[in-house]
Amino acid sequence: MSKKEAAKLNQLYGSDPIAADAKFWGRQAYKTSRRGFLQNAGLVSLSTALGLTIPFARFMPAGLIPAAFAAESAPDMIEGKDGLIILNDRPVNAETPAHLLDAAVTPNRHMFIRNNGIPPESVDPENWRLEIGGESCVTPTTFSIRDLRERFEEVTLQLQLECGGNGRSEFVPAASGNQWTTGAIGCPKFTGVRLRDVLNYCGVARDAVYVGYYGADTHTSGNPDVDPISRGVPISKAMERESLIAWSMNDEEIPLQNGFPLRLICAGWPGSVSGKWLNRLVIRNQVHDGEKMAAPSYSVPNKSVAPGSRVPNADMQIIESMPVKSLITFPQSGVNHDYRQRMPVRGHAWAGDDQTSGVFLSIDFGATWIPTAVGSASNRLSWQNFESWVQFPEPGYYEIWARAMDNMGRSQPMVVPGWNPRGYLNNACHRVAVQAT
Ligand SMILES: Nc1nc2c(c(=O)[nH]1)N[C@H]1C(S)=C(S)[C@@H](COP(=O)(O)O)O[C@H]1N2
Ligand SMILES: [Mo]
Repeated sequence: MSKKEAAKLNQLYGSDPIAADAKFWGRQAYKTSRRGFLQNAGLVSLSTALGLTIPFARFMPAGLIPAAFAAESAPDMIEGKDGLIILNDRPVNAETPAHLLDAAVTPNRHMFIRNNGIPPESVDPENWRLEIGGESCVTPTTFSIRDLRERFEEVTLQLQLECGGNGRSEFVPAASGNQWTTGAIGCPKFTGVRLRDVLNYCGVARDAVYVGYYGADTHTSGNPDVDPISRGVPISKAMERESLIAWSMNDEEIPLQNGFPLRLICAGWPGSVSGKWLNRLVIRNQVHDGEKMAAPSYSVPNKSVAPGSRVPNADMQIIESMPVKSLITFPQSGVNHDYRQRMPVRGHAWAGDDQTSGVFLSIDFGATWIPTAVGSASNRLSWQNFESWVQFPEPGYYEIWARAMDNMGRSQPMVVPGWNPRGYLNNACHRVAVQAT
């Protein structure tokens, strides 16, 4: 199935699951299926399409395209990257297929790219300057990267970065923006200095409430007076020990597309607060008012709304900590497997500013769940790895579902949560298909 077809079907499934089943499985299915469960005839056509029986068919919900039929795209060529899928080429936005995120620490070549504008062309790290100012900065100061290295303690931390719009492609009706599936997430190791050390050095006035960033990228319109993006975080987040000004990613230079030579990392919040090509920080006495700070950007309705509603900006609130989520990175969706062998299952789980307390796996469409331990994070705001296995009872088509819970008892929803106009914060369970023979 092409990406377009899959997207169309996804929309139809969201608005009218019975009609979608009819279209997908044929007329027979339409007659015999009821909302909630696929019945015999639909299963026959599904089995025929897959060439496999579906041992847990009785638990299979309607309104979900089997993971086996998710659109697959061919990887694209991007310098310094490997296997990423381009969603947009101007500005460049590219996501990482789940199975390429299997490593505990995301390698530079597999880190996704989310650009709002055009990256700077020729960057000379020797002459790069970072200006710290703003109305609540006591002593505005300009630093070279060498100054930062010499004056402040060097810190290395593994930090998760997830775009607020990751998972947007599943919202119905469709939300405009990059149609991320699951791959706008990564968790590399960053080296730099603590943001708070630099801010304190310059003096944070008592009335400071926010820190805003500016980067050296330019607006796609070419207009030099408009910033592509200029966001930031409240002082409390900026002052956390994990908020960094980083010059290195996995002990190498930060890749150009990921912010070379200097970037901000405030992990656990939408990736958009972590400014790339960082050249200016402003300590503000009000909420920063840079580009894409105001609703509807990176904002969600402050109470749930009907899908497709128009929501006034005044009824939106800015996204802070991201919700609990997990990703299955092994097996790759669609693989064949000898059903007599246990199947290893691996992945990661993360929960914004919080920790995950466990991951649950299901091979029967969510009817039963197997608790799985998650490892401890290498440091706060790093994802946690899980590794377990499942045993299929007989040959057939299965889906492995993963559902993480955070340490506050909040769990991932099994289906796409709270529709919102810009399609943020989809933390529905990840599903991968396995053909056990
Ligand atoms: N200067 C600048 N910083 C930026 C962006 C940008 O377009 N320009 N994109 C933001 C968004 S929306 C995200 S999700 C992350 C993505 O980081 P990455 O491209 O390194 O994965 O960077 C953030 N920082
Ligand atoms: Mo983002």
